[in-house]
Amino acid sequence: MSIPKILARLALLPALLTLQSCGHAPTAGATAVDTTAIQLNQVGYLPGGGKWAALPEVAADSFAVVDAATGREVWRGPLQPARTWEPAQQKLRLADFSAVSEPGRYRLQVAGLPPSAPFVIAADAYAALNAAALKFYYFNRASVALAPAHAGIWARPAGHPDDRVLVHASAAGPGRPEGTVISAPKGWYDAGDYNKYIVNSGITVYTLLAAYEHFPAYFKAQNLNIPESGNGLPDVLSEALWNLEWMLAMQDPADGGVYHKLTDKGFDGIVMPHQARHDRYVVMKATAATLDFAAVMAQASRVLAPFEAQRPGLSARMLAASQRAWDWAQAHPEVIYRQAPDIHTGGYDDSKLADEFAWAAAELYVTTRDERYWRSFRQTAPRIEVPGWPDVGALAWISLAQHRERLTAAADRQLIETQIRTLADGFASRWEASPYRVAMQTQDFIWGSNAVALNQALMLIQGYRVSGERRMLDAAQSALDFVLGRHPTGYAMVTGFGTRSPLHPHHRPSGAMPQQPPVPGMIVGGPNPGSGDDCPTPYPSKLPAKAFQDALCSYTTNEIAINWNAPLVYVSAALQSLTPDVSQRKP
Ligand code: 9MR
Ligand code: 9MR
Repeated sequence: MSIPKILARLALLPALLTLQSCGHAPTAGATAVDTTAIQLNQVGYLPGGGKWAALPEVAADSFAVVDAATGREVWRGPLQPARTWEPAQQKLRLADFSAVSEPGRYRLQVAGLPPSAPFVIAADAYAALNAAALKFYYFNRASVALAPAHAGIWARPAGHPDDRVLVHASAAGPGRPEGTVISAPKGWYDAGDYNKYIVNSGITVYTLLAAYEHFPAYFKAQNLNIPESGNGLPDVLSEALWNLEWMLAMQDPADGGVYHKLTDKGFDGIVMPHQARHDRYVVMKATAATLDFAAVMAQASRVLAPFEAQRPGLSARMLAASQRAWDWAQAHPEVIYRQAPDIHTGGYDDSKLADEFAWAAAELYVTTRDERYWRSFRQTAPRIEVPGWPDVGALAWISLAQHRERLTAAADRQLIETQIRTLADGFASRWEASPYRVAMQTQDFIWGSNAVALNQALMLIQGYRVSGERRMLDAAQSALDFVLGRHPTGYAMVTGFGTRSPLHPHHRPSGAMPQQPPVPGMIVGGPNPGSGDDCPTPYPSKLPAKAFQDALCSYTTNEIAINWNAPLVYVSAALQSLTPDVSQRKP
């Protein structure tokens, strides 16, 4: 066995040792290194990027960056005074080592504390993370077997063909009465569960396509080793198409309305996809799902337009599907999704639809340049706020900003830039004032808080792209640091990355294959003080920023989801692409 292979096996040891306790051990995943004392980005930093660590109140007044192999001190700097960070009710001192730019592998040392986890400074610090975060979508594909050549030890049989899906009573219409059989294969499983939801697919696919639209060179150079690699489309687009093709089948051909989800009646146990064989239903056409569909199809139509040779007719088909969905929503502006009494899977129900209208209008405007859509957008556009599955208004502003030089005269470029800048500026100010150097505040710790941090970063990056203000990029970097280990729980929140990462995510395939580590590249939901799950194990803390446990049972803090991985893909690619070369960093 080669040395790298032995090392790779050894790296899995902690995972193997904690297997028996799967789902019942709040401390599962703890390793020899105590990463809770000095918190930093356990994956690494870019040479020209900002670099911060946080630590508890200690007597020392300085810290050292040391070479991880030799222990040689390479840099020393002052510790900032201790201040309390509210969401964790913790007194923290900050260490700023942004000045260290020499690639290498290091640790931080502070007198009186154990050394930090090791980390790298490298020009490609986030390349593997970004590829794994995208490859997660391949691992979560429905309707196809994952071959060992692509999936390695996570290979598995096909699950959920979804070629015989029943029309649920809530979705019945004249052309498709209850019980009609339709086919809607492919798509990604939403999360740890095996259902497929249009609303959540909307923001997810949008974010991946936006990453490609904003950083095409980065993604064109990437090879994910998926079955489509080398087919003439960038892999990120091939992966997005797996879900877009399913979404197209969710539109009722009779009227253009879109089913809210394709689902079992209830959640499965912890079994592999091919073992989950309940009847599948499409349920209720609803306005939010239809508008999210309209938005994403309009966006996908323009992103795929240059690939006519590879996928003839697809771009035009998507635009037509988008316009039909838009028309349906105009005719049915207030069909709010309500869960039928016999359906118990995820709700994704949202009753405020102004942002969905604005988003669909903006995407259709950008793609068609038809000013009718700009006027619609202006009528409904709500105040810009951090994106999330129920709050998609910001996605409209992002697309408008991205394409602002090519819009028609009706578009108000000044307004578009100001909206983006104002939101990003607010987050950057919170970041500056934060004793922890994160924009996250107590109220941001909700279900999926790790993705809130990343979506704040995504908006900070839009601000940086519009304004060039360096502090916005630094604040975005800090959000990535946060989910990669400068986190009050001491975890790097992405499976397979960092020194201490979740080993027991609420992800059915990972839970059903306990003999091996979880599928890599998945970001877990994160601290959620409102968590009401049924874990037998108590949460180590109820504090907003610490209410988390790495246990299979903890679906409110330790599930994974397609909409949470998408901003991880975006932000890691953006920082990798935008962070200036080290020579441009002011000392
Ligand atoms: O496993 C389900 C998870 O994928 C969902 O995100 C979550 C929220 O809707 O629900 C989980 O299922 C739980 C159910 O809601 C309540 N009973 C326990 C289930 C988990 O074991
Ligand atoms: O991310 C969703 C969160 O905002 C909701 O509060 C929560 C409860 O409705 O549901 C989350 O989404 C879950 C979905 O309902 C089912 N698949 C798993 C999703 C992530 O936990």
